[in-house]
Amino acid sequence: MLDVDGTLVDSERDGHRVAFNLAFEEAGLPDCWDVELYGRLLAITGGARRLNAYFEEQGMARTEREELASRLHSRKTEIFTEMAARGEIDARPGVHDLLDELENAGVRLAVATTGSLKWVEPLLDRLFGLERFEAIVASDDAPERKPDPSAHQMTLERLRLKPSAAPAVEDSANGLRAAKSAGLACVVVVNDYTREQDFHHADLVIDGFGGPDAPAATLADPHRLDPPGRLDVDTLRCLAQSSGSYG
Ligand code: XBP
Ligand code: MG
Repeated sequence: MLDVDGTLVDSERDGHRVAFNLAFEEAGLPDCWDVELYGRLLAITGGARRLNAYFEEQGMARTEREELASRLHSRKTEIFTEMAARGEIDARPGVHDLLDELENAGVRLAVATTGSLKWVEPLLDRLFGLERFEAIVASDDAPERKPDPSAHQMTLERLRLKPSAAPAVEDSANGLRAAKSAGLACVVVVNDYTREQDFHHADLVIDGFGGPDAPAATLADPHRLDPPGRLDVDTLRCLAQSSGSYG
């Protein structure tokens, strides 16, 4: 079960952040989220919730900020969807190889994301082909955002699988918490925004998916960030079999 933002795609710093800033500019607002501030704001999942929390920090009254966050988020979603359609959002290195390997091995693929379906589906289609994914659960479907487990739980329901059969791949502490609360084993593939987060509950932590020549990441040394190992089908299968024993 795969996360999108920060995991399958490199979408936050040069994608969503840029789209939020363009939406601010178009609305005539002086706000601008630099790379560092955006890293802090990522602790709040979901674009509309992130905007709302930011305006709350600025002291804006509730009704005003909720209306503004909703309006800006709609526009940001349009802008991001256009960026994705222009090919400006890329897969993380190694993801194409991993998905090919999983597909060739007959592994069922599904997505559980906090992002919005409006951009998630065309982006996944453009980069990987939508038909690869048996289920896609986005914020439009799940009642709550990660770290709430509802997106993972809904994905399990759609796949008709028990939690122990479907390991998650995430990039962040919020994603890890969501996966673990749903009872899944979880591999964390860190990125520049998440490297320093607490992943001690993860079953495996790796720094990138690894190139085709990298040695396979091993569960014997599950929190080894350096050098990055390659996530492969055997490791994921192993996690599916052993996940019952993790918290
Ligand atoms: C991703 C998110 C998303 C994106 C923006 O979390 O929190 O909000 O930052 O997408 P995760 P939207 O990777 O844990 O699913 O603006 O569409 O919400
Ligand atoms: Mg993520």
